[in-house]
Amino acid sequence: MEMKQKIKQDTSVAVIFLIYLLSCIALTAGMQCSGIAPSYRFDCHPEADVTQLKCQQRGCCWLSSKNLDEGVPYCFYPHDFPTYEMGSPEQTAFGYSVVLKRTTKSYYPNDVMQLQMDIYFETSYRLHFKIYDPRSERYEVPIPTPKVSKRAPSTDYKVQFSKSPMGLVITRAVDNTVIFNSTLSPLIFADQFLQMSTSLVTPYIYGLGEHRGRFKVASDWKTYPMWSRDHPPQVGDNLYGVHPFYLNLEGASSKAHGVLLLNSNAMEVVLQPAPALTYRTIGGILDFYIFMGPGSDEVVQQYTEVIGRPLMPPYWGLGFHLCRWGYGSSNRTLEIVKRMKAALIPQDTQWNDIEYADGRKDFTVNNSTFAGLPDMIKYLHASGMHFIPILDPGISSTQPPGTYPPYDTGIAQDVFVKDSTGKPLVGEVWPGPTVFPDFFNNKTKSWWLDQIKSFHGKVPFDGLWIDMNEPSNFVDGSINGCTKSSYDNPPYTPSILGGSLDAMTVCASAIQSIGKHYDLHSLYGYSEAIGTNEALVKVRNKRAFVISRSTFPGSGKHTGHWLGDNYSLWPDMAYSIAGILSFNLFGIPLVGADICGFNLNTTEELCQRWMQLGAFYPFSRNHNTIGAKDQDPTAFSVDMQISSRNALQIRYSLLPYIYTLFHFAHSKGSTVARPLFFEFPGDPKLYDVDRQFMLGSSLVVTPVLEEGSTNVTGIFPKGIWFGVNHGTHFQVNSTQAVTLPAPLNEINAHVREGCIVPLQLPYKEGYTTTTEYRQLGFTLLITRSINGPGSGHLFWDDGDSLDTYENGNYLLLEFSSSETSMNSTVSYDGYSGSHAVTVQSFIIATVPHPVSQVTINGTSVAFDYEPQLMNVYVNNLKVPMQFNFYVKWEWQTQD
Ligand code: MIG
Repeated sequence: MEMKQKIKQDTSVAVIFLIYLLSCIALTAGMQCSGIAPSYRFDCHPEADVTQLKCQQRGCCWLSSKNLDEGVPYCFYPHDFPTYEMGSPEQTAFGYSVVLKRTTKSYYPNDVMQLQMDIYFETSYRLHFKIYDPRSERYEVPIPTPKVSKRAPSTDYKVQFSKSPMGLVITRAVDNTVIFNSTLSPLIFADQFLQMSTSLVTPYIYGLGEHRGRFKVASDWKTYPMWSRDHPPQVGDNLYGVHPFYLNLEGASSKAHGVLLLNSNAMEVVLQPAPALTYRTIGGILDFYIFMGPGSDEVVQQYTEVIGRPLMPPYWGLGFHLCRWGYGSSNRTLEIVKRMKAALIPQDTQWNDIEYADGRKDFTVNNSTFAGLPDMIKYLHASGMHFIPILDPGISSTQPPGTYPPYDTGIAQDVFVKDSTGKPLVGEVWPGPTVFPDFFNNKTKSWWLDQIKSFHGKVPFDGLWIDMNEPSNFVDGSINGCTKSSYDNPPYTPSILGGSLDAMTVCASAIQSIGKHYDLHSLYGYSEAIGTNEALVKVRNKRAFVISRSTFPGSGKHTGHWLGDNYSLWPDMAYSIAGILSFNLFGIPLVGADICGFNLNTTEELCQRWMQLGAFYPFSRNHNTIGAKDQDPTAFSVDMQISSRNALQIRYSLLPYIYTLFHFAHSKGSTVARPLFFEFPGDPKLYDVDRQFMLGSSLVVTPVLEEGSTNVTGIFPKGIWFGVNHGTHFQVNSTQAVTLPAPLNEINAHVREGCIVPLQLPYKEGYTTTTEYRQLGFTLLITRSINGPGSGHLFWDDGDSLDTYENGNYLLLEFSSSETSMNSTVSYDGYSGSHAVTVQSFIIATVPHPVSQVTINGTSVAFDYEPQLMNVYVNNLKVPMQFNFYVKWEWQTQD
């Protein structure tokens, strides 16, 4: 029996070899290769030095022509290019298992000749499949994911096994839409080259980060490399974080699904107009998750269920943050804080960059320029404000022994990343030669905690800003270079910036406690964020506020993110919206760009517009590079200051709403900032919109993104839109472009009809922090619902204690409305007992007729009807929110 099989195998090898030879001949005759439309040509020779000869040596088709669109590969796979053969799928407790075998080698070294594909029907809406080497363990991404061992009883998807062409076809059960189809190109699974393609339902695809670009990912032969990298954002480059996740719209059905390739090796994703995409990664396994939605926000909820739900930020963390590199001293920093306060511009947090440290060494303070740091922090804390310093991972390795405990203790405790010889790898960052903590090592975590704790004793910070954690290195690899091994010189290098794995980072051959840097590189920032978050919690016993530059799937559970070193240029401001929307897809809703731009000098007009837009970023921080001019609002004209104050006052009044969005991000994985098509699915006019965005389901922000404009055109779906600036509204009957006035001192933000938005209003003169704002009563803004019931929520707690949701120390209200009434229902109350939570005012917006009576819980209350605006105002109330209540308004119709 065994013998027979052996013979069979050998003959098939021979047959395939013969086919190979024949196809080479056929190729020259151009037979096998015609009939493959350009958009369906899958690149057989992604290396730059392709020639006809090299192409045909791979057994691929060569068709070069100047008439082809840019990007169409000249060298592509014939339909029958040899790949794995699929065995018979076997049913398992969790789904299926199937063996994939190849008999010929691919053109990359070390093919895994036999693979296993396990398919897990994990839930009705989540399919998981894994292609791996059953005979020898390979690296798998060490982020915690749910372990499921039982097959879901019924599923939204169907799985088909295609033997020829070989692959997996996953469809949506209700309408047979093909969600995933890997039969379009041959699977390659070599030790350091794994390639798989899939079709897309439509070219409307989003995600695949971290990249600079439009929100909708360009699908016309664009390559998206992924390998965490310190570089100012440029279109086409791999950047700080890695997120191999996409959301794909399914077109007319209004449905959406998501796909994660859980792989952290250097990779690239190529999009082509079929539409289809190809993954090429140089290690690990092929570990896919498919999320069936069908709503876009549901896709993100399902995705974060796997990778981890976003952290709940402290309330103060949603206030305005001010930072710059180059204050020069703590005195100057404090001067600016006071200047901001004097100008009554809301600010919750002041930051300091690496200049606070002595010689830019972590856990030290420059005793001359920043001698006043502890006093400054005292001032901030006494004003209800907070302080955040930067921390870089690189630890100075050249201080005299006994003078710099972070290094000495780190060496003693063996916490650093090692080079291939087993010695701590030395690179160079801000303090000069440095070593890099291995945050996957538990010893490192406790050493990091010790450093943070002892530093906190001197500098009582409230959050941490973790920069340079790609990890960034000013010398490629290490001060001694890297090895000649296949880790530092893989057979294939994805099209990453610098063309080499060690470009501006540590050697891929470096050794970490749980594996090779080759595998773990793009998880460096992820691992640092975990250690930093845990240390902050232990030291402060309050919610952690961490902002990390490098991120990976799952980072959102531990940290927020800023979009890195943008420029003070108008296009950079516009691109920030796409960046923020993408990170909301990635489960990191706490995200913002450097307001007014980091590199270069900003201009007053750009900064004014950017302060307005930034007032609506989930994470709102103005930050600037060393040497550039001051760009906090108080550095500009009074007009600019007033408009920044106004925009931030709108933010601060909206914070109960935004905070509630973060609660839903934390508790169920919803997005905070989201594109319009999330809320209005199936409308092609919205698929491309990334010059506007929504916060939650209620608010659309339409910023001015062009110099010299005093109006702005936005796209608005059908409905009534209430402007938060003036209380005016407009109505559109179908999705259309609307041009709105946008004087230099205003930003357009509109609340959709049928919303109940909790606000902290009216303003109190002199209040500039969330600490103060939290003492205000609530105002409920009710935008009249004209198409079915309206809704809203309030999540409220003390804003800073750990795990209030998990421990039940919160209040959650559910609001609903009809055209003439509004109800508040207490969903849960574990908070109000010790805190008064009351509604002070109602704004009932866009009521078309004069109102004759307003009642609360059946009792008439005084009100104003403003006929021009069509708004009803009810003030000076004290409606306790821990009890259900209802509001009714009546109008006389004119007939
Ligand atoms: O190599 O700490 O992205 O925000 O101001 C530059 C100095 C290092 C890069 C960060 C930027 C920060 C800067 N850092």
